Amino acid sequence: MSQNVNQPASKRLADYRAPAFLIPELSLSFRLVPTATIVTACSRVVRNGAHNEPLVLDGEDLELLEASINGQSVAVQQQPGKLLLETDLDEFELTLVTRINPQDNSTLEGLYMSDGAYCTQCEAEGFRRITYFLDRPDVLAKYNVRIEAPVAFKYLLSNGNKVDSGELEDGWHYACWQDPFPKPSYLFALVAGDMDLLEDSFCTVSGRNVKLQVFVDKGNLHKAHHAMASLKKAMAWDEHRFGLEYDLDIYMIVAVDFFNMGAMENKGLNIFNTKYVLADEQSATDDDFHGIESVIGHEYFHNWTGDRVTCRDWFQLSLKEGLTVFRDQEFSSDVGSRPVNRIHAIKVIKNQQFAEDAGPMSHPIRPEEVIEMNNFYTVTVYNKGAEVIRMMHTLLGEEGFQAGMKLYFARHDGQAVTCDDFVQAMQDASGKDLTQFRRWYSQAGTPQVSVTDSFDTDAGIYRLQLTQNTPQRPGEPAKLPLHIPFSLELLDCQGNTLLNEVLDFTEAEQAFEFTGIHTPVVPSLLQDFSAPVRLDYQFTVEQLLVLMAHASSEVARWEASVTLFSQAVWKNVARLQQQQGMVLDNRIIDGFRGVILSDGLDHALAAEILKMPSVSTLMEQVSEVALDALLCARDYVVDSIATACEEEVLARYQVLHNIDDAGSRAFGNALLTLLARGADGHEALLERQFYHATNMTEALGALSAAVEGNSDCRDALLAAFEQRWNKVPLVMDKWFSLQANINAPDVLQRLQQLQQHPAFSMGNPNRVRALLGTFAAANVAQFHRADGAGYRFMTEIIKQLNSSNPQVAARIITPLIQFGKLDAQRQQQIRQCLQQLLALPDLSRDLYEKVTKALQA
Ligand code: 7MK
Ligand code: ZN
Repeated sequence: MSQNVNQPASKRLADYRAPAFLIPELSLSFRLVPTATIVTACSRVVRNGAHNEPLVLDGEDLELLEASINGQSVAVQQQPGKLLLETDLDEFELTLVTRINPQDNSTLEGLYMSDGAYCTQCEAEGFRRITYFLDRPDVLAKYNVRIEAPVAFKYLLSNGNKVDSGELEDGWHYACWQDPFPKPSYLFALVAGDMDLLEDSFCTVSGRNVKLQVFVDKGNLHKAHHAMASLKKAMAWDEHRFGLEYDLDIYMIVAVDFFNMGAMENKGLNIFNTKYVLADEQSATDDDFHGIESVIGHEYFHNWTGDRVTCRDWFQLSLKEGLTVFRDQEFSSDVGSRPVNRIHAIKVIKNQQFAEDAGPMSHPIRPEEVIEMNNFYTVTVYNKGAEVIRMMHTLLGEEGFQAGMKLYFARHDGQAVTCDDFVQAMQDASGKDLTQFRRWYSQAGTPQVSVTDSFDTDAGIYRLQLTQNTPQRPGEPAKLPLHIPFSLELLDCQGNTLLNEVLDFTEAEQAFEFTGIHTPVVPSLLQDFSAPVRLDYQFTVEQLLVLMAHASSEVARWEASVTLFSQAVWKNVARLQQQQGMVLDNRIIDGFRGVILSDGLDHALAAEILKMPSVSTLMEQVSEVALDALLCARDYVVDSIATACEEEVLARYQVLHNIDDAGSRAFGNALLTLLARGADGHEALLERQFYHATNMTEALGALSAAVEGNSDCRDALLAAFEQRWNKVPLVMDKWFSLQANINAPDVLQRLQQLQQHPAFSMGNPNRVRALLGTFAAANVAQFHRADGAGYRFMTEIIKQLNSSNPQVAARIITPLIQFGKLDAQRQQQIRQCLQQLLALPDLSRDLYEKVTKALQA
C-alpha cells in the first residue's frame, strides 16, 4: 500500500540505531511568562563515533529565537518536528533560545499551566515541546536548571537538589537545581506556583535523612497526609523487600488537577494527578485510599526501575512499566490483602487487556511498530507486562528473582537498556533457561489453554491433557508455544487437598499424569491466574461449588464463583435465543447464599464475589456476542439471586453495616446493591445509609446502589450529593461517573446537561474521563444502544478533544474501536463514526493510528 505524504509514519524497533550524538550535560534556564516563556538550553554535545552526519534535534511548537555553537551564531535548517545543524566539530557547546506558550498549551504535554501553576509532563516525547533536544531515552544528561518567575510563584522546583536561590529585580526571584544523576529528557520536571506544603522526613536503612515534601493546592493540606504516609511505607518496603534505598536528599511530590495520566516519576520531583494524592474520609472512598497508596508506591519504585536504570528506546517501555507495576502490586499485597489485590489485577487483565489483545490495537508487551508512542501506555505493556514479570517470579522463586534483580542493577545502573537485558540478568543469576520464555515479549494475543482430564480408578491415575494455541492475525508470523507456569491444585469431592504444584507447560500439547489418586478429582486450574491466558475446561456445577467453598487459594474461590455465574448467564443467553424462558439452578443460588451467610470468608473477598461479573467480563469470554440477550440474561441472574436470598442479605447487612473496616464496608455495600436490585428495592435502607454515612465509602455505596437499582430515591440522593460537594472537583467526578452509568434512554440528554454543569470542563481530563469516559467504557447498555446514538454522541466528543487534547481523545475512543464481537448492525454504525473521524482535516497522530487500525479490521 502506498503512503500518502500527509499520513503519519510509523517507527520500528528493528530500525533502532544508537544516537549520532550524545549530550552528557545540559543547562536549562527558564524565564516564566504565561504566553511567552523563554527557554535557554545550553548543551555539551559530543559526536558518538566516527561519522559526518548532521545533528538532528526534535522539537514541536517551538519558536526558535537564537542558535549558537561555541558562542558563534549558527545557521540551522528547520523541518517539521526537527532542527538540523551541520558541523565538523566532534564536541561543542550548543545554545538554543526558544519561546513557548504554556498558558495556551491544552495538550498538557511539555510545559503548561494547571490552575495558575506551571508544571511539566515530558514522558514520552513532551520534552521536545520545551526545547530542541535529542528527545530519546538513551541520551542521558546531567541537568542544571535555573528558574526565574514573579515572587507570586512561591515555589520554584526542579529535579535533584536546590543549589541556589534569591531575589531579582521587579518582584521576580529565581532558584537553581542540580541533579547529580544523568537522566533522559523524559524525566525532566519543573513546577512553579504557590501551594500548600506538607513536610516530613525518612531515615534510610543506611542512616541518611531524606526530606519529604508534598505540595497541594491551597486549602488541601489536610488531604495530603495519606499520601505522605503511603510514601514512607513505600520507601521502607523497597528497602526491606528489594534492598533498594533512596538516593537523593529530597523527594518531592506535587499534585495538579490538570493531568493526562495518573502520575509521573520525574527524578526527585514526582508530579501527580490530584486524584492520586488528595484524600480524607469525608471525600474519598476506601478504594481511593488504596489507589493512592498504590500509585505513590508505583512512582516511588520507578526511582530504581525506570530512573536509575531506564529504557534504551520506547519499544522497551515494559522494561520499566511491567516491572514497576509488578513491584507496586507486591507492595499493595504485602501491606494489604494479597488475594483481594490479586483479584483486582486479574480483573484488569481479563476485562481490559484481553479486549485490547482481541481488538485492532493488539500488540506484544514489547511493541514492534508505533505511530504515536502515547498510544502504547497500555494495559498490555503495563499489566500484561507485570504478569510476565510475575511468571518469572513464579518460575525462579523469590530468592532466584531477587538474585536476578541484584545482577540487573549491578550490570545496568546508570544505563538505558532493553527487556532482553532484564531477562538475561534473571537467567544468569538463577541458572533457569528462559529462552522459550522470551516469546512472551514478542508474541501478541491471548493464548487459549484447553484442558481435558480423565480418571483411571483402577490404576489410581489422574490425567490432564493441556493444549495451547495463540490466535494468529493477518500479517502476523505463526505463533509458537509459550512457556506457561500452570499452577494446579487437586481436591477430592469433600474439598480436601490432594496435591498442589506448578507445571511447566511448554509444548503445544502436553499430558501430565498424577499417580496415587484414588478418589474422583476436582481440579483448581491456573491457580491465582499463574499465566495471562484464557482457560477452557468444562467444569460441572458440583465441581465449582466444591472449589467455591474449599479451594485453598481464596483467589480460586472467587474464580469459581465467576465461572459459576458466567455459566448461568450463557445458558440463559442460549435459551433466550431459542425463545425459551430463563431459568436458574437452585444449586447456584445456594452457592451465593453460602457466601452471603459465611462466617469464615474474609469480608473483602465476600464483597468481590457478590459484585458478580460485569457485562464487560462476560463479553470477554466469547468471540461473538448477542448484546441484548446478554444484558437481559445477566440482569435476570443477578436479580434472581438478589430476590431468592433477600432475607439472608438483609439479615447480614443489618449486622454488618456498623463494623468499621474497609472489608466490611465493601461487603455491606455489595449487599445493599443486591437489596436495591431485589423485589422490594429497600428504598428506606438506601436513604438511611446515604444520609447517615460517616464517610464517603458508605455515602457513595448507597448512591451507587440507588443508581444500579434504578431506585425511586435516586435523583433525590444525587441532588443532595451535589449540594454538599459541588465545590470539590474530585468528589464531583464521582457524581459525574455515577450518572454516566445510569441505564435509561434519557442518559444522553443527561450527559449533555452535565457538560454544562459549572463543575464540568472539557479542558480537564479528570472531568472528561469521569463523565464521558465512564459512559463509553462502563454504560454498556446505553453506549451500545441499537439506534447508534451512543456511538454518535461519543464521536462528537472525540472530535472536540482531537484538537485540544489528542492524548485524552485517543484514550476514551477505546470502546469505539473494540467492536469485533458485536453484531453486524452495530459494527456498521461504529464504522460510519470512525469514517467521520478519519475525514477530520486536523486528525491527530494519536487518533489516526487507532482509527485506521480499527477500520482495517
Ligand atoms: C500509568 C507514565 C508514568 C499510564 C499508566 C502511568 C502513565 C500512563 C504512570 C504515565 C507512569 N511513567 O508512572 O507509568
Ligand atoms: Zn509507571
